[in-house]
Amino acid sequence: MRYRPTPEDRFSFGLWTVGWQGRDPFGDATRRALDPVESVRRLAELGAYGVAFHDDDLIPSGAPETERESRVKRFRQALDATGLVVPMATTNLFTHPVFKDGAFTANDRDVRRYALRKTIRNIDLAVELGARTYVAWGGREGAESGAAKDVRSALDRMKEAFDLLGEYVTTQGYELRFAIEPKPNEPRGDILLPTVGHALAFIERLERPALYGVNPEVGHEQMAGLNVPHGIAQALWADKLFHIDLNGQSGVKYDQDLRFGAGDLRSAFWLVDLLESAGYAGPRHFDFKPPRTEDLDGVWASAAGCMRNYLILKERSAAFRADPAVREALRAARLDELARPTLGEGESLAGLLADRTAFEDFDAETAAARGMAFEQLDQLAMDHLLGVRD
Ligand code: XLS
Ligand code: MN
Ligand code: MN
Repeated sequence: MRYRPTPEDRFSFGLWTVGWQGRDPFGDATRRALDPVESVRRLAELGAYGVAFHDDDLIPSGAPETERESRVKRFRQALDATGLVVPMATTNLFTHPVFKDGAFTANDRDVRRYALRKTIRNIDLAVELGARTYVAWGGREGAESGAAKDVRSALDRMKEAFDLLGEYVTTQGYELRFAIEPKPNEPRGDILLPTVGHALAFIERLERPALYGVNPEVGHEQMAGLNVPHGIAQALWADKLFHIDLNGQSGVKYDQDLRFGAGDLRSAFWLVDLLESAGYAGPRHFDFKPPRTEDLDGVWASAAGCMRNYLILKERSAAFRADPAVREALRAARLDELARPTLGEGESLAGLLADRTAFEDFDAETAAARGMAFEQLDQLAMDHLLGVRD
């Protein structure tokens, strides 16, 4: 069947996505809680290969040790029975009121120490369940007012936390890398490390930069009005795209977490085109929320839609790249020129400075008059995306 996902597609879902009960700031839950075992079974049936979790998705915060063990055992049995893997795990450092002022950057030092211990405890479980990526979303690391957070001190504390976590996985000999997930706001008024660019710059200040990458989320970049494929391309360029949260968002507003493909469809098309042409090998992880209008049938339809839309866009992108008219249009738009280094082979800065054709004799007026032919190229993309050019 066309667009039928298989484990080779590497689609994964967070337990908290399909398991979201629809509670929002204005309304109560509209759906019953889902047993993680049920989610694992249904996701496997739908063709996913992986499932991710926050510690609290699996084990309620404060549960006694025996309950923790039995819940983990049931989860592991479900994984074994279905063949689903755990590519990624993360820590809930935002739901409990103790984290109301953040976790790694909370003003209260005891909260920071607790947050680190909670994270380290779940890192052990993540590794036990086979995860290779550990996501860190600093949902409450931020502020609503200016003097409440000394951002430079907070970044010192953030660095301290990540360096300690890096030391922990290194000394334990774990094969686990961290993926920092940026978000500009919500639930805090402003969140630290708000975009992919901020996170990439922060990583270079850490003691073991190679251990850290990013986990960009489509909607989070769009909440900041940014071009998602551009941010992802920069993460790929820096070799830092360790993981990705795919979903949909319609412009600059609250975090909509729509299913992948909903919201900005053209951005989704270019994102799939980028991931596929760059050979991104990590999980295609969906971090979405089936709207609270849906019952459980709607939840599974929404999850299936995420994967279906990815596969449709992957097919559309492949057709776009294979079309001879597109290849011609790419040449006309001079993408091959962009791929050429600005200096000639063996040329140095001195060569550029000595080259009169580069400046003194350069005819800027004629060069300025050249059309870039981008519109024909973009219309071809549109035709492929809309499926009217087969
Ligand atoms: C929330 C984030 C969260 C992370 C994991 O906006 O997307 O779900 O992905 O904690
Ligand atoms: Mn989101
Ligand atoms: Mn996310």
